[in-house]
Amino acid sequence: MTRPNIDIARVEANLTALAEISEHPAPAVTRVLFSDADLQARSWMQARCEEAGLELRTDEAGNLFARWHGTDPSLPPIATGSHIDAIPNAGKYDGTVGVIGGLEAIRSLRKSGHIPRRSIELVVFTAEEPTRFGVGCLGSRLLSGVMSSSHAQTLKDDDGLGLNHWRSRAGLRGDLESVKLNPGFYSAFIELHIEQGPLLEAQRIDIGIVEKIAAPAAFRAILTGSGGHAGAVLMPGRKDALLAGAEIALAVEQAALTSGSPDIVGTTGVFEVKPGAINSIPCAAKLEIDLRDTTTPTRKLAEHHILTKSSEICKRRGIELDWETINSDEPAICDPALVERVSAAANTCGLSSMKMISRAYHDSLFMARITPVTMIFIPCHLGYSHRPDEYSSPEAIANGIAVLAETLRGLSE
Ligand code: HGY
Ligand code: MN
Ligand code: MN
Repeated sequence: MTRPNIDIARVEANLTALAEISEHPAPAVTRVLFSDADLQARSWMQARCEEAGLELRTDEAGNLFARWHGTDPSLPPIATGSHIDAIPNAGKYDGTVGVIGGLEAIRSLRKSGHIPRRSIELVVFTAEEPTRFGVGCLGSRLLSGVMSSSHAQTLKDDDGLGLNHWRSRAGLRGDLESVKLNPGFYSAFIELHIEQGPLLEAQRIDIGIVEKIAAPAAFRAILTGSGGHAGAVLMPGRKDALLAGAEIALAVEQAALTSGSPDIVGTTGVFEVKPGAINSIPCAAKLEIDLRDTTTPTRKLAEHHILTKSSEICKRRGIELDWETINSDEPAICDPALVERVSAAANTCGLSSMKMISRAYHDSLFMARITPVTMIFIPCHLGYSHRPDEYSSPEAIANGIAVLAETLRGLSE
């Protein structure tokens, strides 16, 4: 068994330093697209890549690329990477393990004297999280062409501010059309990430190798009632937007529970109510609904049930319903040859591994449209993620980086 030498102390120090760049106090981490914290984190990450001697470029969506040039520039590079943005009240490992770990894998290979034929490129994707505009993986959707630059420019945040407003804060004013990469631009993409589920820890497996990434869909429902005085409007005449929304949220849960698919999950993660006064009947509500499955037919059937039920609820309650599909994506099948390479790398490193599904979505879901992909998962405590007590041990992180480094070494020879 030989395994790359990983400077886990430097990795831990970097994870901690990055986690301190946040819109909320520790242990929470919040870094929303192009916020001050996100901009500061991007600069911090660029400095780490420069320290490592990589050549940097940023595209017009804010995706950051840090390249270690190989000896044969005619060969499509290998890429690795993930994201450093974070939803409100998140943890310090989601995405950052794949970025800081990817950088460390490259540094470990350079220190070992490896000379890559193919270039190796670290990618830090813009806005993997949906917080700003409601849609996730904005950077990789644009890179892969799944989202057109014209559609991206219609996106608005809660304050009605668009992508170009936020891009300009990052000094990005160029043409978004230039972001798209052609299929084959990379020879492979491998993403290191915490599992965001309990299986690896529970089964005491060191490494997860992802064969399939679940398909996400997201919907926005704007409900408009009539509001009114909480004391003066009697019950029969009410058009209460909150109660309609509450029934819809329960319908989301019911559609998932009765779908017959063991992999389907439905969540109403955003539920905002106006005017938000104790003595005023809610006149408006906004729901954002996250629905996922590993196959799209069962997910689409559940979506149909939710929309049908929502229309019936709103009609019965005299509520106006404005329903929008934010995104509705296909699952990604990972490349079997890459999966086997990671499996062999785990063996070389003397680590146990198992093949699995990713229930969370990742930039790999969209990179799979333009290049072969797989993901390397490491255990995280009790599967906790998207919460401040998200945790992955230094040993688990070092294991993941070692397998990534060994895989990148083999692919770049
Ligand atoms: O929501 C997800 O699956 C990812 O963590 N953004
Ligand atoms: Mn996440
Ligand atoms: Mn993530």
